[in-house]
Amino acid sequence: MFSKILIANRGEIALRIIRAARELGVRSVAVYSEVDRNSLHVRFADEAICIGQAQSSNSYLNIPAIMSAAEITDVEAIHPGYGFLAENPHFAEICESCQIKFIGPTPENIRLVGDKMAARTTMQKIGLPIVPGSTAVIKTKEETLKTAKKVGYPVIIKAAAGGGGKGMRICHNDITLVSSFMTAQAEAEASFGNANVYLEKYIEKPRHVEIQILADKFGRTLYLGERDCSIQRRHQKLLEESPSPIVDSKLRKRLGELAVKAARSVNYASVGTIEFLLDQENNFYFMEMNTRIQVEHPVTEMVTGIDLIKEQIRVAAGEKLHLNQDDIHIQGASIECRINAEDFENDFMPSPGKIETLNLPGGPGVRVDTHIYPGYEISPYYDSLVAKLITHGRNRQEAIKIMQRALSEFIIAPIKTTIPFHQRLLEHPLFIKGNISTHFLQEILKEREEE
Ligand code: MV4
Repeated sequence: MFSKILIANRGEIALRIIRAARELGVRSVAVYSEVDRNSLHVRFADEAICIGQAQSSNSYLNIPAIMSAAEITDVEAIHPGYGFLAENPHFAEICESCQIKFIGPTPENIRLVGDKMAARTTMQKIGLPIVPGSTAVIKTKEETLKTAKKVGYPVIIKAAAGGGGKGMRICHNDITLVSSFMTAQAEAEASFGNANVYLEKYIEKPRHVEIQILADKFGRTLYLGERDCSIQRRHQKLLEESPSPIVDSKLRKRLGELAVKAARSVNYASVGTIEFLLDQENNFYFMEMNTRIQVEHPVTEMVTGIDLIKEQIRVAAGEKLHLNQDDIHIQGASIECRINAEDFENDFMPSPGKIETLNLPGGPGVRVDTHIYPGYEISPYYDSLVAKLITHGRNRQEAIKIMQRALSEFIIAPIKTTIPFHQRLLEHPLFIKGNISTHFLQEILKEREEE
């Protein structure tokens, strides 16, 4: 095992990783920007080094500053958390060349799945169903029209370097297709420095279901059930749950075994996620692979009893997994609500500022992953996630009841948060039924405007 690791992140995830390291007997080094000086990750790490100014590009994305901090503190590994440098193959390569372990997969793995078109081709080759569409990047208007004719409208154009919904265009006919193709290319070039786009049949009102993978360097690859992340707004997930209300044990096994096959085919050795879209008939299609620990990993931890961050550190240190697929059992149901410093009454506008009053919920079945405390100042420089409220019950209905109770105890003032939004969502009859697609929020938020 490592004796010391550096955490190249901030906020709740930095704290979460420090906790895992402490339990493993691994010392931790925090890095922080000037505005994060009074953060809990700085306080609870064994050592802490300031790496620059508030702006991410000057601190949490500043590779030379992070590598210097790693050299000075003599760490053996770097945990990137999520966001920032977590899926930057160049950063993973620099770590390796400095003989510092990157706690994640290889740079080649990150690079492969970072190209969404390449990932699509690779996954199709090994037998994963993919959405009908182009077999390579599309270069001309003629090719675009031909592919759209072949798969039938509606279609969706995506940036090969995109992901997470950036640079997508939905088209319903030939007339809008050509202009969408051109703007998609231009947008992709401007956002990612890569104009490559491809085309797929557009699946209407899909569910977003993702499989958690855990793999060691000795070829043992496990699936840890699924998460349903269909509750999102503008590609920002707001609530995630495990198991998915629409996945039965038979479908779980199919998706899980395919996800394991996908990970094995690229010799994947870390935690990772395979995303699927499910259509209204429960047909499923490979969408993307994520090579990081995800924000929503706690719901999987609650239903499997496995600490994903500890396992991620162990496999990075070259340890063998002590678990078999037969050891993985899904127990009960878990839900995570993302509590953001945003005003949901005002189009989810960010609401930074100082927390004067704070009451964290507790009691049976409640977990809170957060870095906030009374007097903490939420900075406008970073994402607005202030806490993840996670509940675990014997079944979905109980997890919902516990969540409703926990939300009612959660006080964060005077800043605005998404707590009132979650309270409404958890009372919605369609949510309670589990009858939701990725368009559910758009539909109920519209409903609200019309009230
Ligand atoms: C799709 C899709 C429908 N059909 N692909 C969104 C993020 C990225 N992970 C993939 N995404 C989607 N890909 C096909 N072929 C629907 C989504 C999607 C979505 C699209 C438009 C508006 C909101 C959305 C919310 C979730 C998923």
